[in-house]
Amino acid sequence: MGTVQRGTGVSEHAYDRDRLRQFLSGEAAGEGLSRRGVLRLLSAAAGLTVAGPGTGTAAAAAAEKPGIIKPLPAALLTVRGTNAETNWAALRGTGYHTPVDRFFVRNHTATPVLDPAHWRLTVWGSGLRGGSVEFSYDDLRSLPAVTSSVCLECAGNGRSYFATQQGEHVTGTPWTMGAVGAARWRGARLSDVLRAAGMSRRAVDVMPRGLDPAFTDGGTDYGRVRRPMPVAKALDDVLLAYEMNGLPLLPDHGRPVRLVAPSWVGVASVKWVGDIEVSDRPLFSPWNTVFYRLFGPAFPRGGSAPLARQPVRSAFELAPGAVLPAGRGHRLTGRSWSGRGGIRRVEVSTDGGASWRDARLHDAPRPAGWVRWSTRWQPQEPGPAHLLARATDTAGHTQPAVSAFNEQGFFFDAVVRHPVRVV
Ligand SMILES: Nc1nc2c(c(=O)[nH]1)N[C@H]1C(S)=C(S)[C@@H](COP(=O)(O)O)O[C@H]1N2
Ligand SMILES: [Mo]
Repeated sequence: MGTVQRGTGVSEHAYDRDRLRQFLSGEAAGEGLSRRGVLRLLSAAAGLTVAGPGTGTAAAAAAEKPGIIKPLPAALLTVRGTNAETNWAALRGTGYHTPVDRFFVRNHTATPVLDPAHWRLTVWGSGLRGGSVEFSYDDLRSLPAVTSSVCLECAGNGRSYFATQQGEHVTGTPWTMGAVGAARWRGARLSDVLRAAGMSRRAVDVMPRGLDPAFTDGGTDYGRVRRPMPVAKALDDVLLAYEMNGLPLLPDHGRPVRLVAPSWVGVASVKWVGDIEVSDRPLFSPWNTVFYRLFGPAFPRGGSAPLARQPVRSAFELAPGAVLPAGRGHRLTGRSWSGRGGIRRVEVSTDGGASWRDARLHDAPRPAGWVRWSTRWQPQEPGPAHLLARATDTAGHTQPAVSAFNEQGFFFDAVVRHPVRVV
């Protein structure tokens, strides 16, 4: 499917495509996971009946009591298993950055409570010139600080629309479009930390790992959340963030320190980071082999390349089924974003997709950021209606009418049909 592959950074993509081949042929290492283990997991993931992450009994038990610490008022957030998604209606009028009280939480298990004074980051592995190096919270804060506005989004955002719009069964957390947020992140550059740790020229991969409990699902223990990235990405724009919107990170968002990997699938932004392996050989984890790849008839056997850059998406700042009086002018607002460039155009349809007009954009296109937009609508006829928004990014990617089916329901990038009722 073209929408997933095209426009993706060539070096990152070729890199990732090579990784699975190398791993399966024994050339690459998978910390905590045997080659046979990955093959078994891959065949399970490619099967039709396997439960995806978030669908097991652990998730069902957690549904009653997610391991999230911040309050979860129903007006702002909708709880889904161990996770909570932002209600889009709660973003209207909030400004560019998502307030932390309504920022989505995606937890594989539960939020750990970590004391910054006792926290240490260990950087280790064959890609260092010397032995492992430890950083305290103060060490990190004494490095040059960078502030950056970046959208963070789950690769599975919009997953429920595979079922509701396309009639397709997929596994995983049934998000609507609220597993995304923009924040002002402040922290040290990962590149500065890697350099201070003595990264060698031979290093190829970097794998941060969280301090939250190991993730188990369907009877399989996948270990702690960890996901490798190529050195090229790690040295480019990745932050080790300790502040979000001007305040220390909340526990749910990674306190004391998390990664922020701009434009990439949210899982690359490892929270509660405790160690980073730097390797002179390619690295693997379940999060770039079994999960976060596309499995299905449209993809190679064994799955697509690991997902890296996010696709183009849009949402209205409106509740599903919102009621709008006829014969009156309404200001429709929303946001659009892409991992492959800024947003340069947003078209809106208020007649179910028959006709389109350009929305007014309120932000300049910026990589890894979103744009707010608005348009006016004066509905005449009472009755049900669908509102559609279709964005195009600066790299030329436009949201399609249909997303490519994949079993774990990643990358739903099709135009969403937002139901409203005109009265
Ligand atoms: N350690 C750890 N890091 C993690 C996760 C996790 O469960 N554990 N979830 C990942 C996923 S899938 C996403 S989408 C983002 C969500 O970040 P947020 O909860 O701050 O919104 O964190 C990522 N980092
Ligand atoms: Mo995610």
